[in-house]
Amino acid sequence: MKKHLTNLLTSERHIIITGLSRSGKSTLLTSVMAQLSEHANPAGEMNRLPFLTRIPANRLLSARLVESDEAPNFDFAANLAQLQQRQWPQATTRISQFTLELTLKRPHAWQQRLLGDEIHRFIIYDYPGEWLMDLSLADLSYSDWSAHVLAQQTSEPQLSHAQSWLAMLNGFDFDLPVNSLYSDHLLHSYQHYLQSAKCAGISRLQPGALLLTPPDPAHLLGRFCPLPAKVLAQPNHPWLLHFQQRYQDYLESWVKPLRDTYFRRAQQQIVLLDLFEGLAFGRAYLAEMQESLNHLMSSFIYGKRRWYEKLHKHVSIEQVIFVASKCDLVPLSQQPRLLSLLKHVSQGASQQLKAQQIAFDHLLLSALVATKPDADNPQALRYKHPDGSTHQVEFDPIPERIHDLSEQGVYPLIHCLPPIIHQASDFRTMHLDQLLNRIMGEAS
Ligand SMILES: Nc1nc2c(ncn2[C@@H]2O[C@H](COP(=O)(O)OP(=O)(O)OP(=O)(O)O)[C@@H](O)[C@H]2O)c(=O)[nH]1
Ligand SMILES: [Mg+2]
Repeated sequence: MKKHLTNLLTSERHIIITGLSRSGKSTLLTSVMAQLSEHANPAGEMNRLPFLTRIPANRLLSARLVESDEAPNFDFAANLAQLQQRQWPQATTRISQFTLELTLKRPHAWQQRLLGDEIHRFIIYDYPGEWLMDLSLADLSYSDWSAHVLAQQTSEPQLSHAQSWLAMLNGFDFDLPVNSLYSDHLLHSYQHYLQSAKCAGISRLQPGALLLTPPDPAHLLGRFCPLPAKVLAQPNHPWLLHFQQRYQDYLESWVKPLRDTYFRRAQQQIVLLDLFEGLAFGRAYLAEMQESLNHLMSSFIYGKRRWYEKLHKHVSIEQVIFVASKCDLVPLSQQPRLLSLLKHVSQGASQQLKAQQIAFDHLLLSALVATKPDADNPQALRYKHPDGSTHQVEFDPIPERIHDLSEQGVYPLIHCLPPIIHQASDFRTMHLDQLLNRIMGEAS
């Protein structure tokens, strides 16, 4: 009876972190777990989340990751061990479930006696960021996708990376029979383009599956590339039929099940954006990021549900938080400008949300602070380079809007070592308490 009552009184919610590869998902989840377990530790030396008003330390009894049957558990211990060796988490290669259970004492003794502990469960998935890009394929035909992708490659920032792939595609003899030898030839050239564009900070790269390596399940299935207009114009062309079939198989056996099983169950969404590649590579890259974000949002279902609709209506996202990750990579003096840039990059997406009356918010976050301010210069930072040397970097004002940035971008892409971490209490974050407050804000 008590168990049933506990289940009934447990609040459970799904949160989707929408973050492209390297946006900081795994570091964020590791940090959340480390910080909250420390927050719950009465013997903890220092409370690193002093503004976490929604989860008061004196009421938090425990924070733990619970097992689930749906996906392997998020490997917190492995990520923490990696950071303890001063290495960032490995790029994620499979889906895992992060089910965080927070147990709180009730605010009043009579409530505690009557209802027992207050339990909140948050279900979040960690996954390879490349998977995300392919969700929007589910709403496009192969021909529409193909035409769209090739049109993008006629302008920057894609064009300069696509030259040799486009030369190969235009010179390809489509009278050749469709077989794996010729098909792989096309795919390798396209894959090469995707890899080079990814290294240069371009976000919208499809199929993201081609950026992964075997045995990734998406990589084994998502083996298609765009075809030129002259082939698309012939509905029975063998090459068109071949890639159309692969595309359809990929959608049916991978993209749609993935979307429905994991991505469309959330009521809250954290859109995690790394603005630093765009700042380093220039205006066209940030504009491209803005466009990818608009497309990404179309893969999710938004809608505010009244309390009585929650029982029968399909789950939809009711709250979105746009988060610029790694904000320790700019000096504190520049953070208000970084926040303005985040608002500008997410402007199209937030307008879509406003039209649907969905609550949204913007936040800067560093899940693990890896830089130090420069005591003599508020516009500068210090950090440890992976080669062990200490670097100092000075910043010009961060542009508040995309078109204020120069064509080339002038901001350094900082590669730094994570800080020295012996135990969970060594994590230092920026604004993580604000993120958690916002997530908890809607708690029922
Ligand atoms: N300075 C700083 N760097 C960070 C922070 N979080 C992540 N990074 C950097 O960003 C990289 C990517 O972070 P991950 O957490 O692995 O990103 P991800 O979204 O899980 O990436 P995939 O697994 O490829 O999808 C790390 O290797 C770090 O270099 C942060 O809070 N501060
Ligand atoms: Mg990851």
